Amino acid sequence: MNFDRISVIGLGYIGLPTAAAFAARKKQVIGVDVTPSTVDTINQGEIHIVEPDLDMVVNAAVTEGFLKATLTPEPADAFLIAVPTPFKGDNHEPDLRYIESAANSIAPVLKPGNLVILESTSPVGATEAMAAWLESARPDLTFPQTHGEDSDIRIAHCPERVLPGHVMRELVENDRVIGGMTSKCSEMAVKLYRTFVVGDCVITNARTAEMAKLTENSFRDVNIAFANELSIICDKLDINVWELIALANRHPRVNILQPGPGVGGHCIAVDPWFIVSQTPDEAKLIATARKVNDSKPEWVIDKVKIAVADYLAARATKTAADVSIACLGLTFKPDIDDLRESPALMIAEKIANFHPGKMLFVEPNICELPASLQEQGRLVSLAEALVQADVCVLLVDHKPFKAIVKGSISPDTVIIDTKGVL
Ligand code: SAJ
Repeated sequence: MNFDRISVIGLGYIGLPTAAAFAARKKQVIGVDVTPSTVDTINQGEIHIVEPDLDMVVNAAVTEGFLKATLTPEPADAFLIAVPTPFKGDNHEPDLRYIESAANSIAPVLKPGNLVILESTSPVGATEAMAAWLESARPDLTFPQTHGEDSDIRIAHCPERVLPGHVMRELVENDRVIGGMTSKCSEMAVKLYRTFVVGDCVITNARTAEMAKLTENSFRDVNIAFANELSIICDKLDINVWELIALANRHPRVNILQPGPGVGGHCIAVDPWFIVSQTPDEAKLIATARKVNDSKPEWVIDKVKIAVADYLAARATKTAADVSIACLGLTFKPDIDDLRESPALMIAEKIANFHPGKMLFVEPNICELPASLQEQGRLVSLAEALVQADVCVLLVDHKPFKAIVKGSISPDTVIIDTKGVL
């Protein structure tokens, strides 16, 4: 089977780069998205998300006729589903409704010999659920869950594992976990990814592939929770946690991650809950790590309240309204413009809500404050914040913050450095 026409369902942070990577290898790619403005933007050779080098590749692919976007699926040789898997309800249960609707949207155009791959980060069993939805929509076709190696349609789970900000390189270089529902499904999926992947394509079954992705992000979450807990312990014991971790990491079998204001983004703070919601009695450590990381922003906010109180205690004539607070960094991690699920943004919003004095926000990667902060203060340069602020809360380790020269900050300025930069 040759994959001459490939369809990618969901043109977001994963789907669009993946579609572009196939198109750059001169495959005919049909990208499908439910949002008309996304489809229009891509068909004009432009992109609706920020990811280094993606604009160039999409523009070339559209201009040369290898990539087009549509609202409705068309027949293809392979279909990759890269739609969101958010939570539903209060118990962080994964919501598979977008996968279900993607499956129902491609079902009418499926034909024998097609390969369907689920790329969305999914709870264990989601690929089997997708296969069942496809089967009930197309009873005229056979599927691996009932016909094994002889099925008309092949199905696999191949989770995306790329790091935002490095997607175009990691898509090509990272090893790929290929979880076919049968061996033939896996073989076909490997052949498809070999179009652009130079990393290893490692074969397993669909359930293990689903769990592998959740495990990778849970490993990181648990390790960051350990670092965050250490930072709180060290604060109490008057020990520099950054020095401590650097020392411990000199041990050949120790590799502790870095503490911070909390864990943000759409993956590491989300995926561990998929394990917890399926196995709540067993996943005790993973659940605790989530709680430790989710409670870190409140700990930072308490530190700010204490700092303001101490500052005022030493200045009898001043009130809280006279104190200027600067928040350095608003994004969920360094050197990107992504504010979604950002602990830094959440901390800045909460400080602005209780603090009666001036608020200054420094975020070198955005041009305009988000709506939640627009009435609360000003977006200012780093230099202005360092001169004006009485209390500086460093929330993200952006490159320009790492370059702050010691001595350029007045000794009277109170510093709360959640990333160990200053
Ligand atoms: N963070 C820390 N301390 C650290 C490292 C990170 O507090 O030592 C924080 C960051 O500031 C950020 C959050 O964790 O708020 C997550 O950042 P990240 O860079 O670790 O990860 P993501 O969410 O951008 O991307 C992750 C990656 N997974 C792993 O590294 C195991 C990526 O490879 C996945 O493809 C992505 O999740 C995803 O889509 O699941």
